[in-house]
Amino acid sequence: MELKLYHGGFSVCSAKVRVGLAEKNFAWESFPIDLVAGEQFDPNYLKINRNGVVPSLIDDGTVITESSIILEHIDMLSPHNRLMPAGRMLQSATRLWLLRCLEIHSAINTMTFSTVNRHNILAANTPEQIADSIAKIPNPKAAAKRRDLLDNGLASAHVTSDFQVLATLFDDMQSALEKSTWLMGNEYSMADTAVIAYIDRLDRLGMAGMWEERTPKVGEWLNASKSRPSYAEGIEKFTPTASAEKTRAIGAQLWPEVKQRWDDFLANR
Ligand SMILES: N[C@@H](CCC(=O)N[C@@H](CS)C(=O)NCC(=O)O)C(=O)O
Repeated sequence: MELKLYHGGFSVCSAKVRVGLAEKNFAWESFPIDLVAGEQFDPNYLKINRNGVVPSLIDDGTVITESSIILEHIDMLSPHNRLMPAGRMLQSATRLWLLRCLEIHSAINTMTFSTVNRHNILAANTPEQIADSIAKIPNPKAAAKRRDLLDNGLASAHVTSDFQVLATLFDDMQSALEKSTWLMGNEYSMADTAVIAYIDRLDRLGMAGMWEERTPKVGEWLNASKSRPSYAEGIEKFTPTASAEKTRAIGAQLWPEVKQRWDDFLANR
């Protein structure tokens, strides 16, 4: 078995797969894609992933895309450290978490690009450079969303609709974690692997205040996930301290506006 992973250091979907590979203790060959430099739009990479996104796994020459599908794929490669729980009820519930990751990812993308990434992109590029880079995004819906987030920031309609996704996510995590240590019970599972990078991203953006009072189990679960070796291997190792500190500093500046909008959303929910 030969595993090659095309991935981005700061990409949440890539982080989720790296955590899975670490949980399974698999060796893999790294093909880093610099998303800021636009390497995801290289014609050679587009042959691997037509949407110009990471991650993409190559398993013995076959391309597998979509981070949740990749997680299930790598779990099937060997029976050790099984991430899919036993029993059909838990398996269906786990697959529902994998499916939900599509909307969770979209919400995390919204929170990232309406705040810290927007700040960085507007500071480092001319309007023409921004237009050029958006024009390279192959998926027209993703391109329109990026334009809207960069133009409108936290005032974008995406933010309000994705607050709904996040509020439901935190509520569901809270109620699962009031019953057990991990999302699928007292055994760590693929549901936890699938969600960690998204919650970690919000934390790194300085948005832990979204769950600290209302759904504190989310923070306890984040800490428990961080204490697993797979967090250091899959996430920490790929996040340079200087860039993590810069993200936190910009996030802290933007937090009062995020908090105001989040509180208004919750009050009118
Ligand atoms: N649903 C896909 C989403 C993939 C995705 O959008 N990846 C982001 C990074 S997390 C990306 O590559 N973005 C490219 C860009 O920003 O141009 C998955 O889970 O693999």
